[in-house]
Amino acid sequence: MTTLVLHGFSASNYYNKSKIALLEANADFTEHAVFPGEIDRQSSPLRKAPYLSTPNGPICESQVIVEYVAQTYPSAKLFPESPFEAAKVRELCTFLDIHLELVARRLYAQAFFGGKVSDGLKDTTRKELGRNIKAFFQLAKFSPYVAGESFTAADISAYTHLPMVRSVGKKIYAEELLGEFDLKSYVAMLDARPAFAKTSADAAAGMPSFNAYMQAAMQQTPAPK
Ligand SMILES: N[C@@H](CCC(=O)N[C@@H](CS)C(=O)NCC(=O)O)C(=O)O
Repeated sequence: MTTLVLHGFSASNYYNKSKIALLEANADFTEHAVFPGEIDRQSSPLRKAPYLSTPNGPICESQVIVEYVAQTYPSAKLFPESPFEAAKVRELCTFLDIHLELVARRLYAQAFFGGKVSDGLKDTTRKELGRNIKAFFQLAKFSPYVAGESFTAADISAYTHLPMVRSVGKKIYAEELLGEFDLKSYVAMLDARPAFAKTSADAAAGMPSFNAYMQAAMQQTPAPK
C-alpha cells in the first residue's frame, strides 16, 4: 500500500526537487496535483508546494522532504556517509535554495509570468546574484557532480534551480549569469538518470495548465508601484 503522497505541481522546481529524491530512492509514492491557492494550510502553513503526506503526518519544505527521504531510504545514498562530506552537500543545497534560487525568484513575476518588477529591485537583485553565484562556484566542484565524483542530493537542487537562475539572467538582464559553466551538458548528464528524465517530462506536460493558472493569478495582482 502506498503511504507517501507528494502534493504540489510539476511546474514547481521545489516540487520537482522532492519528487526526484523520491524517485531516486525508489520510494512507493503517489502524486496529488494541486496549485498554491488550493494547498491545504494544515499541511503546508504557507500554502507552498511541495508537502509530503507520510504515515506520521505531513511534512512541508522541499529540503526537509529530501532529508526525510534520505533517512528513510539510505540505500539511495543521497548524502555521503562522512559527516563532513554530508555537510558539504548540505552547504551546496543551502546555497542553491537560499542564495541563488530565492534571490532569482524575486524576478519570476516579470521573467516568466508577464508581470512587472521595479528597476530598483532588478538592480539590487543583480548585485546579490553576482556575489552569490560567484560564492556558489567557489564551493561547487562539478567533477562531474556538483559535490565531486559522486551523485548527491546537491545535484537534485542544482538540476532544479540552476536553469531558473540562468533564465532570469537571460530574460531580465540579457546576461549569462552562470558565465562559462556548461549547464546544458550537466543537465544532459543528469537526464540520463530515469528519476530526472521522468520528472522533466512530467514538468513539460504540466506547464500549459500551470501557465493558465498563473496568468489568471497575475491578473488579480496589482502591478508594483
Ligand atoms: N522553501 C520552500 C519554497 C517552496 C515554494 O516557494 N514553492 C512555490 C512553488 S515553486 C510555491 O508554492 N509558491 C506559492 C506561494 O508562495 O504562494 C520549499 O523549499 O519547499
